Amino acid sequence: MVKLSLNRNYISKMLKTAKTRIIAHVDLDYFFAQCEERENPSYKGKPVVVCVYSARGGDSGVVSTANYVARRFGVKSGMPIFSAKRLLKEVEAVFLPVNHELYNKISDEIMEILRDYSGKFEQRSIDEASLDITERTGRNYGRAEKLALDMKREILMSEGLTCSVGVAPNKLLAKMTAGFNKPDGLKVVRPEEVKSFLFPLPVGELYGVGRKTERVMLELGINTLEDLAKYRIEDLVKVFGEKMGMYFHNAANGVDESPVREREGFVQISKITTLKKDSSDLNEIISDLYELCKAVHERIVNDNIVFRSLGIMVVTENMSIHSRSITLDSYVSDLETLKRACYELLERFLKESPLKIRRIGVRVTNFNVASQKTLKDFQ
Ligand code: TTP
Ligand code: MG
Ligand code: MG
Repeated sequence: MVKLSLNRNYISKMLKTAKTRIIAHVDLDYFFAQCEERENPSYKGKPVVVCVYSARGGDSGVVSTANYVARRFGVKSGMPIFSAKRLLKEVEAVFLPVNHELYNKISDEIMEILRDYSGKFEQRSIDEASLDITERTGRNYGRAEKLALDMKREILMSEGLTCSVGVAPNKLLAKMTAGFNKPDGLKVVRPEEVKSFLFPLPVGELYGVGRKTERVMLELGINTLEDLAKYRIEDLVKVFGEKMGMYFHNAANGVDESPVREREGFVQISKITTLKKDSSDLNEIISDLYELCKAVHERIVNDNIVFRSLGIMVVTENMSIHSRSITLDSYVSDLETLKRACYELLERFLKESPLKIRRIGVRVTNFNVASQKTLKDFQ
């Protein structure tokens, strides 16, 4: 009897560990404004406000984002530009229009860096990504923290930008955690710390609780996430409907099962780049294409794999996305085949498309392990 119950405990503990995931959420700090600071180091230390000017001219429009110097004066995303100017009228501040081309390019480069940290990668917005690092870290939070530091360091070294990272057992918690120590932050919430992290927070801090919902919750006497977690689930459903009621209950208890959704399955290796200028001239694009092939090929060699399918991705000047791919008769792993096939796919695409190309990518899928090397590994 005793043995059985011990056994049961052991099994339930195992099941629990088996389910534990480790998710890292990366969010770049004051992203648009930080990109501008990087391009113009003289802005550093001054309030920098990136603005979406409306067609009406003058100062009409809203603040897209601002650096932390400007935030100390009360400047926030979404406020009218004239309000930000009023808050900053005593100081020398920098007001700039949005430059999406720059932010997209930097975002793409950073996402490419992050993609290498886990096969399970999901870009959540222009400056955010979730990574399932369970396998990569062997479910070890100490290793996860070190990996998060590596990500931060690599982004800083290669792109000159700081970001904040949250590490936690699920996507929702990791996102909340990332926002906790901004800027240049890193916070880890281990499974046993989930409740002590969540419960004292005001309900307004929960992702999905907007101002209106917050007001309703406060009226119900729900002030903290602990109040929300302990509120009768039936009553939550009555007030907020089944979907949201369940979500609030689970979220406040630190439960979120949603997987990191890789956009195209993680069985692919890809690299993408933005051309220096939009072009429909094969000779102009080819060196970029070959560079991408080389980068993809390096990963193939590193990962010791062979592939059967390959393709190109193209973003045209009107931002529409296209892909062209082929599947070969047998597995290959050599750079020449990859280059030749990509060349042909691009040549064909250019003949078909009247639009100039803005971004180009190379992708290989349909893998197998390279047997020769595997054999050698065992010797
Ligand atoms: P956020 O990550 O929300 O904000 P942020 O990166 O500027 O600041 P931080 O993460 O350090 O708090 O948004 C990313 C970018 O999206 C932001 O730099 C500009 C843009 N954005 C807007 O244009 N309007 C908005 O209302 C918000 C919130 C963001
Ligand atoms: Mg951000
Ligand atoms: Mg963000």
